[in-house]
Amino acid sequence: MTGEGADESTADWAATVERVRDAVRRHSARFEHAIPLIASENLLSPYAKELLVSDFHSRYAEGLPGERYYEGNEQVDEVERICLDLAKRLFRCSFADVRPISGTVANMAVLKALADPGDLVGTCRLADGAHISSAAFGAFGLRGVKPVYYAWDDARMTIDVPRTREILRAVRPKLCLFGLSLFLFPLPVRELAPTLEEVGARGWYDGAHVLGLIAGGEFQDPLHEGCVVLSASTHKTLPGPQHGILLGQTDDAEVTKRLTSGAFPGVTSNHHLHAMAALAVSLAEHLAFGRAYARQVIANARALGQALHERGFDVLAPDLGFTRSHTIAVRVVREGGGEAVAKRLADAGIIANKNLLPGDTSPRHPGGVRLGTPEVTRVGMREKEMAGIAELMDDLLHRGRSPAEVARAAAELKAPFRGVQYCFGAGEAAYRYYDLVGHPPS
Ligand code: DSN
Repeated sequence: MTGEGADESTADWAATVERVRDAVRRHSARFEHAIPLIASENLLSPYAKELLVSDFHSRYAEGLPGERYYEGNEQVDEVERICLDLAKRLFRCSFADVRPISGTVANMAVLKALADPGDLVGTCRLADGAHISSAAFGAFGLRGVKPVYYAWDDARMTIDVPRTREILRAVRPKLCLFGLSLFLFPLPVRELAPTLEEVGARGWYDGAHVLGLIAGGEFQDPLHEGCVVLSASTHKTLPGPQHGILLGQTDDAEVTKRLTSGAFPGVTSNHHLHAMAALAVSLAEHLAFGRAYARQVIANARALGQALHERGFDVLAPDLGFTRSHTIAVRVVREGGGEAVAKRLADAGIIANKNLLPGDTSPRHPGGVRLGTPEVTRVGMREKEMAGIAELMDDLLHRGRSPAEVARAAAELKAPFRGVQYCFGAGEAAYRYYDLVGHPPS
């Protein structure tokens, strides 16, 4: 049936719509059969996913609950208040703002609130695992702040405290960012907090990668170790919707006021109300299931590191058990380099990403791959399956088994693990394409 406003080319556009739907269906099927190891990805629970197609998607709600610039927001206010309460409870903190629409946008809000153009801001280098927010071509550049780089300890894959103290004392940055995209170990926030106080710098933690581990009590607790603000995306180890969050622990009303206006009107207009509602569900589910999930995510990452190490892979930080988080880093220079290895793995149904590692000399030729366990854990895999994944990688990259053969074995390994776990409605098909209208458009 043709809707109102159809013209003679409607059939062509309908075919285009169907092509898009078909590509997304094929994508879902591909991931259903794959071993997804991207450290920054995860799966939504069915109750959170449902809200993404709710009427909240169609609405605006600028401002704060009870102080909106639009009418019709009573239920939005109700949900946002629940979401804010859950966030403060989960992170044991005094301030939350759930309006940033991504982790990068949350970082921009912090920079808007707590730094001015020309200020010095402490951070790690990209090659040591920092997020692109702290690059000149990212949020730092956009705000016009200048990075001050911490010293790095390659062997321990964390900030070198004594040398960084010297840098901070010499340079006296205004703000110090702690956060990584290659996040293997807790960062020394507690150890550096007295130096930050001494030089008059505020501590800021980008917890996007480890948010679910912090909430689950299995990582550090930066808001109680010396950071005034934690910014994050909400869809990595916290298995929520693609969204952002600001959390704070401070008595300084000026800081929370500045963060609030940094979020809106600083870096958002509308704040994607459907995602905010889904976040409320994900936070409640993390309060119910997050501890067990966080524990297993880390146990799986350590097991994967150990199994790869035993098969001759150069997994970083072997003396420290490879990781205390959801991520391991593998130097794959012997296997052909990060780019070639990530592509070969993808051909074999193992989805990961190339990654710069400390010591890499060219950003164009990353020496490693980053492997993460949030999603495989979310579908119920445990240590035994991590050994199975390592075996597949060994077959592919050391024993010359073809990508097609390994892809078949990967699909077999995955077959019992297609339901989403650690949530209400557990067991629901994790990769289901929600076909709301069924037939091809006509
Ligand atoms: N790009 C994400 C990651 O993969 O770490 C962070 O935003």
